[in-house]
Amino acid sequence: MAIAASVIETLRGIVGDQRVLTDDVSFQQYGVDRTTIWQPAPGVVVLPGSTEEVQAIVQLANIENLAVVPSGGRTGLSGGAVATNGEIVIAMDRMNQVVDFNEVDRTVTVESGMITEQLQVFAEGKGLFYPVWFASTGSSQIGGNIATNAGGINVIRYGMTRNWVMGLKVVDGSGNIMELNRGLVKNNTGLDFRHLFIGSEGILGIITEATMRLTRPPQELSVLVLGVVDFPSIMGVLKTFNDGMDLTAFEFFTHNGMEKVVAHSGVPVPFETKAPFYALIEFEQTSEALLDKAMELFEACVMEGWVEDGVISQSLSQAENLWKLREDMSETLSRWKPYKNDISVNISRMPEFLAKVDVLVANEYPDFEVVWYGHIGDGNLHLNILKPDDLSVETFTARCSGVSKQVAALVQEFNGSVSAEHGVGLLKKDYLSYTRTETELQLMRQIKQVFDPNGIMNPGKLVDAVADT
Ligand code: 2HG
Ligand code: ZN
Repeated sequence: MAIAASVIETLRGIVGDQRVLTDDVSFQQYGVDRTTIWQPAPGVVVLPGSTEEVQAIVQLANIENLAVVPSGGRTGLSGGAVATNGEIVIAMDRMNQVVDFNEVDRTVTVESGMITEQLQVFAEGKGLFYPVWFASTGSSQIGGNIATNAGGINVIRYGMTRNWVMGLKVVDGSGNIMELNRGLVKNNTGLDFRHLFIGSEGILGIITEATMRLTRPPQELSVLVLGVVDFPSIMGVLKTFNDGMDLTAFEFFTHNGMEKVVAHSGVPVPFETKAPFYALIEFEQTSEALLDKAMELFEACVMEGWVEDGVISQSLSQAENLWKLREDMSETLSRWKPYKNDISVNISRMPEFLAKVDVLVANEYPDFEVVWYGHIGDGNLHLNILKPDDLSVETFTARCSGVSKQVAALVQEFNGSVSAEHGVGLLKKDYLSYTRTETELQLMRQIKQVFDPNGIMNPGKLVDAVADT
């Protein structure tokens, strides 16, 4: 659907000629995230330079009844930033500056188009630390992280993005500019709209600035990789280490996944003994005694028969190489256009849940290769089903969607979540009812209507507008 020339002219007037893109290359670039299922077809891409410009675009979209898709670093895995239907894509790339830093409050206010890694580097330059970390922090933007409440590899210690947001500036779907929470630690003045916008996937409005909390940097981090004999044993290892010391990460991956990463990235295998599963454990090595403690826990796991072999990092570069085995997994597997499940249950229910998922996957995908990995310390499993080269994306997706209903039913049985950290977007929308009740979904739609009465904000993602149900 083409956007009228007069609207394009008005947009040029708002952001400047060079910042309104209508060519196909830009549509391909800005109209998709990291999913490969949907064909991008936006009507126009606009790159605003200020909150007021975003406001003017949203006001225009309301007048013209045009849909808006907010676009950050487009590293999402659920189709939340996909534009397939002649929408106005508002790309935040130009709004990437630090607005304010306060060393007493330990907060930094940034424009929402700032790349996450830039925020991490900024914090480091101030002797501080922004702890939300995942493999795509070099491309993702802080606004997108907030809109999807991004998790990552340090959640066990630092929590999700939500924990670090002290304040937001947003333009809601009506075009109102609002400052939410003003960076305050304490502010008991009624409903906290900040938390509604965190994880809202662009359906209420657009985040234009964020005030983020920073913390002290960790001391030297030590990384252990252990070869584990089976699923239940991973949970034994988790409990042993969690009880024994404070961890900054507890991740896991399977041997077939690791082999692919080793072949793709050229990182060395951690040790020669082959194990079906590997646990990656990270902790802050604040003393020599803690290192001894880690060794003691490792030996206890060997004595239990859970662990066959292991290695502990002796240098920063070795720690980085061990991390690569886990972090490079998603990028390595992208060549197979995998179908992704991002599910979670309470940690206490994980062993029983894993056993059931294992049986389901073995029965339903006997002919597909499946790679398991994830943030097992958070109860979060990433199940990637690899597409055989000779199968079309459509056939493959249809097959996997069917099985995903069964996975979702299992998640429901265990009171878990069908999307632990990747959001809902288009990919998980049909599965949302396995985790949220119809009452909750209806309330979500009604809340959307409050902030976005004309239903222009990221339509079709997460939940439909009330009028469309
Ligand atoms: C990770 O944990 C990311 O590596 C991506 O959340 C997971 O691609 C995936 O399935
Ligand atoms: Zn993850």
